[in-house]
Amino acid sequence: MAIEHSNIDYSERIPNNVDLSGNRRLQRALESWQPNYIKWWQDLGPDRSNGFDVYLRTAISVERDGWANFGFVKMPEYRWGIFLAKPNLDRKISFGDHKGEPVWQDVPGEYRAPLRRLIVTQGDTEPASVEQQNHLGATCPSLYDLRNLFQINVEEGRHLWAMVYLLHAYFGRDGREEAEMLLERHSGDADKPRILGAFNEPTPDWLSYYMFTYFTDRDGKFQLAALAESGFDPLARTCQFMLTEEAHHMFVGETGIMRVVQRTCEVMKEVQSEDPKQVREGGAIDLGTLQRYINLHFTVSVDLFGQEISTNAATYFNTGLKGRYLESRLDDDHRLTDSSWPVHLVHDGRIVLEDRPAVTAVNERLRDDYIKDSQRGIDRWNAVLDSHGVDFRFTLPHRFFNRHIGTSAGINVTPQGEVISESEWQSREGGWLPTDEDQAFVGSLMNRVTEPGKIAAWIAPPARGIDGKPWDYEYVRFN
Ligand code: BYC
Repeated sequence: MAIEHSNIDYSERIPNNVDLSGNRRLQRALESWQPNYIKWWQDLGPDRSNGFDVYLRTAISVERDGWANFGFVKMPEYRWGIFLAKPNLDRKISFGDHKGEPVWQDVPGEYRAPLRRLIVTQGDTEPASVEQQNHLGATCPSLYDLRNLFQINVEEGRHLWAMVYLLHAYFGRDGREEAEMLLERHSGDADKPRILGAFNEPTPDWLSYYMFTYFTDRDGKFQLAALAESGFDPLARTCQFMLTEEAHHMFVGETGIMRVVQRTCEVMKEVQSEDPKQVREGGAIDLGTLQRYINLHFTVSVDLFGQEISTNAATYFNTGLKGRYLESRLDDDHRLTDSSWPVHLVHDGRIVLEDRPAVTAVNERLRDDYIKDSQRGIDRWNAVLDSHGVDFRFTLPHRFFNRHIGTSAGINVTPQGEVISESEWQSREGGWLPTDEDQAFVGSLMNRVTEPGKIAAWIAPPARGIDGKPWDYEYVRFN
């Protein structure tokens, strides 16, 4: 096993804490992938951001005090590297058929294909999100928001590095080919799309971006947490460190939407009306439109958990490759041989909850955890409405609403969970999902604001800035 440190060696071409220089072959392979990555970043990363000095955090160690080290970094000279959480030498596999055995430092031959598939699927989402967001700098509502966008983009780039390291280090030639493919598939590309649905959807405006970072990055939190339980220790440790960075992405989404709601409430007071037309004329996004965006982004993200009943998921669990959320804290046998889990299914046109063997329902269980966690932001946004004396309340739609993956993919379900006909869906869809007109209106608000202390009219400033700096600090210097 390589010598590993918590401190990251920045004197190397690829900063790392995995003693890369001790494995020349691997180092050379990754160094030959690096220029392709930089080219991809130049072509499909944040538009026209070259030369900007951006106040970014860069990890200098994986210790608690080392991973959020702030300073001005010239884009695109960010030092992307390979950082794994510190090893726990006594760690045992905590679930599935191998429960209690020491974790693997190498890939077990018989699990090579499913493990590679998981790593590739995870890796594919990271550059996809950068591609989806690459044009947003042109319409940033403030310098603070522009900085957060770039922070998230560089960290998604680093998360790609994390998966590419695993592919190169543990999967030989196949792994190197998969690493190339991660730069060849592109979000929304008709011939070579990204693997998962949500990562081929456009992120056309900043409201969609906040929704994406709230709802879709939260899928990242749950999937990474499940992979952080893996019996394949390098994957577990990579994901543990990725999770520390992920929290900020969801914070950007949650507070971003909160600031939009805040501004909408202020404008409703100014125009003395909750009428969407008047709110829009006042320059804010009406609450109905916000709810329709919530509905869309929640459902696209809920699809990312896969089928309710999944043999793939059962295999990942039984083989010890992917666990459940906070697996080691769950109070059961961690093998799921005789247990069941309640699963939503459709029978005779009605939605029912039925027990199914728990091992086949681990995707659904992770989705349950995700939905519970998603509700917390809804409650916070509702608290903003409440504090302004507004009666409207945001809700999460039913988990079967607008689904394209799983049991309800072929049927029409209202946000309240009622199964309806195709013609009824057609006539009511516009009340539930963003219409072309909603999107055109939101698009019309998007104007670039880059003067320190200034902010677009449709969103309130944040309560505080980054790293103890005031919110109106000059986070991006254009030179
Ligand atoms: N779109 O048995 P099933 C993040 C496919 S986000 C298209 O249910 P399984 C991030 C599925 O691949 C986290 N296809 O599948 C966020 C399978 O295809 P194959 C990403 C889909 O394998 C923001 C087939 O349907 N990480 O990090 O149990 C910014 C059968 O389905 C979809 C992961 O996802 C879909 N929505 O579950 C940046 C973790 N859903 O294999 C980053 C790794 C399912 O038969 N991935 N399919 O050809 C996994 O654990 C699993 O692949 C899934 C699917 C949970 C996604």
